Amino acid sequence: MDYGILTIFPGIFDSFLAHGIIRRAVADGIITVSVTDIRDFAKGRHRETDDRPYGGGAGMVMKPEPLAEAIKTVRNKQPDAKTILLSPQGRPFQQQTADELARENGLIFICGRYEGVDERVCRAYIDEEVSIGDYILTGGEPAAMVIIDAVTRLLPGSLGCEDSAEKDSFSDGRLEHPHYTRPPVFEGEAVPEVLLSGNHAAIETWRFEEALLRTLVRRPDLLANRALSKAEEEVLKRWCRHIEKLVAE
Ligand code: 9D3
Repeated sequence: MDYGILTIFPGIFDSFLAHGIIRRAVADGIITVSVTDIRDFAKGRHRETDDRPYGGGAGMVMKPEPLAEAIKTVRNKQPDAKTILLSPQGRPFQQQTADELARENGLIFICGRYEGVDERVCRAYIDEEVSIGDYILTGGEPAAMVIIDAVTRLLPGSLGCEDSAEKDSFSDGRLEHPHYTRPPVFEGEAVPEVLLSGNHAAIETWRFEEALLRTLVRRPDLLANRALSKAEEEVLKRWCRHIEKLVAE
C-alpha cells in the first residue's frame, strides 16, 4: 500500500511514522508513506495557502491553486491511488471503511485546514470525502493518522500474527471480554477463577458471555443494528429469564 499525505504541517507525521506497527510496516516494505508540504506549491513572497472566503464570514479557505498543483504532482507519482479529502462533511469512517480502503493499492490523503477547501478543487480532484466522527478537529492530519493506522493493521504481514486482526471487536459485532495477566491478586482483586482453571471450554463460554454483557451495557447499538447469533440469543434469553425471576420475587 502506498500512502500519500498532503498537508501544510508535514512535521506532525514524523513521530507517527517512527513508532510501532507503522514504523515496522514501512521497514518491511508493506507500506510506503510520502508526505508532501502543500506550501511548497504556493507562489508569491508569502507562500500563502489560504485566502478569505467569497461572500464573507469568519475564517479562511484553502486556496485552489497550490492545493491542485500539489495533488497533481502526487497523483503523477501514484496514478492508481484513490484521493481522499479528510473533512467534517465526509462519509463517517468505520471498520468497514477500513476494510474497503485496505483493498486499494494507494491512498492519497488531503488534510484540510482552516474552514475548508475551495469547492472547485473538491469537485475536480477528490474521489471521496471522509470524516472520522462527529466532533470538531482543527485539521485533517489526525484523521489521516487514524485512517492509515486502521488500514495498515489490516494489510497482510503487518501485525505479524495474522489472526489477531480477525478476532477483535467489531469484526464479530461485540466488544471484547475483560483481559487479565499476572499477578493473580492485584490490590486485593483476584483474577476470575475460571481463567486459572485450565478448562478451555469454560473459559471460552465465560469470555463469550462477558463480551456479550459488556456490549449490551456499553454499546447496545451494536446489538440492535444486526442479527443475533443462535448462541447470543440463547445467552440473552437465559439472562431475561433470570431477571424476570428476580423481579417476580
Ligand atoms: C467552526 C468550523 N467548522 C464548522 C463545524 C468547520 C470546520 C472546518 C474544518 C471544522 C473543522 C475543520 C477541521 N476538521 C477537519 O479537517 C476534519 C475532521 C473533523 O473536524 N472531524 C472529524 N473528522 C474530520 S476529517 C477532517
